[in-house]
Amino acid sequence: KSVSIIGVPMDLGQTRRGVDMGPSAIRYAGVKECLVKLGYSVYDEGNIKVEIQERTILDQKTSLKNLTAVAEGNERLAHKVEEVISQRRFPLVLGGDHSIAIGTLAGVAKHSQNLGVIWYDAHGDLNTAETSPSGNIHGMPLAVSLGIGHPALTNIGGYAPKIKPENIVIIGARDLDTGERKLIKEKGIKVYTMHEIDRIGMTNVMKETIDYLKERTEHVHLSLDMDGLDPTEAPGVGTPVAGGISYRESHLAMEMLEESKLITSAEFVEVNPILDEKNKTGAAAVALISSLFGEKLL
Ligand code: DIR
Ligand code: MN
Ligand code: MN
Ligand code: MN
Repeated sequence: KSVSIIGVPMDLGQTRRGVDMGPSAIRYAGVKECLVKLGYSVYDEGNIKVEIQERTILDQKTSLKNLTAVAEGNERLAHKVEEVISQRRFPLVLGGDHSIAIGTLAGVAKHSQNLGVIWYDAHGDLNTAETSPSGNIHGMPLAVSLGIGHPALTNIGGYAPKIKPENIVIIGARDLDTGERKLIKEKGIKVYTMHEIDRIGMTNVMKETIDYLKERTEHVHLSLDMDGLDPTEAPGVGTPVAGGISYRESHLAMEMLEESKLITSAEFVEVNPILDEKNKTGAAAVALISSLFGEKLL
C-alpha cells in the first residue's frame, strides 16, 4: 500500500490568483500524516513545475487562456503520474485548478484501456474553445480527455482520447453551460445533478455509480473539484455555486468508494487558500482524502 503525493501549483487554467497554493494548503492540513496513520507508505514527490505568468496570454486563434503554459505543465504531470503508476504506487494529485485533470488522465489512461472516471464537481468541465463562456481551460478538462478540444491539449501524453463517454459519471452538477448540456446529451454521459442527489440521496447515487462503473470499467479515477461541495463548507474555491453537496454527503461518498475498492487514482483540485477561511477547504480536502483511504469513525 504505497501512495505518491504529486502537487501541481497550477493557476493558469482560470484567472483567480492563489489556487497555485492549493498543494501547500492541503499539505499544511496534514495529508501525509493522515495517510501514514492509516498505514500507507507515503512518498511526497513534491510539485510539478508550472510556469509563473504575471498576466494572461490569449491564444491568437482560439482565445484560450495560457494555452502553452497549461499544456506544458500538464505534459510534465502526465509523465510523473505514469511513472508513479509504473512503480505500483497510487497517484494522489493535489491542485491547482482543474485544468490539471488533463495531465493526470493522460498519465493514468496510459495504463488503462477502459478507465472509469468519477467527476465530482458543480460544473461539467465539458467546454471547448467554441462553447466556453470564459476561455478558461479549467472548464474544459473532461471534454479534452474525451478527445474534444484544442489538439495541444487533447494530444498530451501523445495519444487521444483518454476516456470513453460511457465510462464517466458526473456527480454534483448544478452549473452547466449550453454547449456542455448538448455534449452530455449527444454522448450519453451519466450525470447525477443536485436534483438527483436531493431526490434519491447520496447513498443511492453512490450505489448506482459504483454498480455502473464496476460492470464496464477496469480502473476508476476520482477527480474531485472542491466546488462540488457547498460553498458554506468549502469556501476556498474560485467559482463557488450555491446549493452544493454537503460535507457529510461527501464523506459518505468517499466511504462508499473506499468500500468498493474501485478507485485506483485520485485528484483533489481548486483549493484556493487566498479565498478560504483559515484553511477550511484545505482541511476538508484532507478529511475527504482520509475517508477515501479508509479512515473509520469506529
Ligand atoms: C464555466 C466554469 N463552466 C467555464 N467552470 C468551472 O468557465 O467553463 N469549472 N468553474 O470548474
Ligand atoms: Mn472542475
Ligand atoms: Mn467546478
Ligand atoms: Mn511526452
